[in-house]
Amino acid sequence: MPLRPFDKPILVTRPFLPSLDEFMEGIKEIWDNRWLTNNGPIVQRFSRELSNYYETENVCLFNNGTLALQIGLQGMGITGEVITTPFTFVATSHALYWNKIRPVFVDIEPDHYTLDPAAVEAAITPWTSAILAVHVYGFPCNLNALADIARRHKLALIYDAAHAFGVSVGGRPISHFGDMSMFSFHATKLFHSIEGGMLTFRDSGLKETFDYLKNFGFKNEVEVVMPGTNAKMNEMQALMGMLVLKQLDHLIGSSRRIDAAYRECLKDVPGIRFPPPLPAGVDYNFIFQPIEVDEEQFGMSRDALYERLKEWNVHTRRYFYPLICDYACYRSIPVNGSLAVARRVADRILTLPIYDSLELSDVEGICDIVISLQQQATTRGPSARPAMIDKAAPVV
Ligand code: T4K
Repeated sequence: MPLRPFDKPILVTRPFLPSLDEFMEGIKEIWDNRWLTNNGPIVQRFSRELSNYYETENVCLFNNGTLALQIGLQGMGITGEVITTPFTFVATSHALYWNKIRPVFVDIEPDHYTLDPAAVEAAITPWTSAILAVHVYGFPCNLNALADIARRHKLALIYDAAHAFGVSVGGRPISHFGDMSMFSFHATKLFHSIEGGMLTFRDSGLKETFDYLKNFGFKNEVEVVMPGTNAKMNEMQALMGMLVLKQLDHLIGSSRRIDAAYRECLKDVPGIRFPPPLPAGVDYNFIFQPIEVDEEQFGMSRDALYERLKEWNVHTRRYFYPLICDYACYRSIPVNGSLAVARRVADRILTLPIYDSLELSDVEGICDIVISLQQQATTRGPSARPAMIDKAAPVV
């Protein structure tokens, strides 16, 4: 079949939306209540549902994941240096910055891109107070090794689980590992509440502190017990979150099928590498579809493929390139040891479109374009370049 550019842009992700009728029913309740924010009834209900889902009372909701993490670090009293990954969304480091904590960037593992425990251990100094590890793409970190290091060196172990909603390991929700986990409910996430975030934590004593910190430090009308900020989730966000939560199994199921289709269609393409299967016992959420592009074997660099796909109306992303330590605002921070793996991955990584409403036929179409680009790049045949997107059919 001749290849054509997609009529409409295929974006890297699209938020799931519940039916408008269902959402309007909830909106009616908000109108009737005339309660919009400040720990309203729907936020409280959403919080209880998440408590049940995560099998813990230690849940605190926020208006976004970044402030959740920032407040989490503040509430736990983390200071000095924190060992973390440069291969993540920049908000991970920003949360440290706003707490005047120095990020110490160390290398990642080559298969699933999470912190390399040996590199973490080598970077510990007398000023280290915590490890901030990221379950990047929802891939669980090396939980046992990091817990062991944290215990031996008396460090707090904090997970940025922004991508890991719905992931469990050995039947235990991912939130059960470490001292605290942050989840992002941003619209681009598989599970979302338009914007939103959540902390889960081991020490029940932190709940009160987090509640103060997200509400200006108010204890009651006349007492402010700490200089907090405003990071409260509102009723509309909670309503969306509750409706999306009902669909979580469907969302994960759809993405699982898309992942399988990509892996099948692209399995023989030289220079494309998928992360290997996750260890037994991991229930994954299929939130991202990362591939690595080896320029030599594929015949084209990752950046060239990213640009060429745009011409076919396929809008992939280079999550997470550049590394955080290469952004202007972090460049002056000395890096500990080699970041060889992180640099190699950041230069090769490409995240393909994945979301529940992406048709399997579209996945096949994307794969056909990738295959065709690869074949032409390696045979140096005529360039697979569509004449005009949205116009008459270009034929490859
Ligand atoms: N830690 C980690 C590891 C994170 O990945 C994130 C956020 C955080 C912490 C912080 O959590 P939050 O404070 O955000 O809760 C997006 C998201 O904004 C961000 O939440 C996410 N990680 C990051 C990985 O991706 P951008 O700047 O790439 O988003 P944008 O606007 O380019 O959208 C991505 C794609 O989604 C586009 O193709 C358009 C499409 N889209 C987007 C939105 C917002 C839609 O179709 N509809 C929409 O409503 O950052």
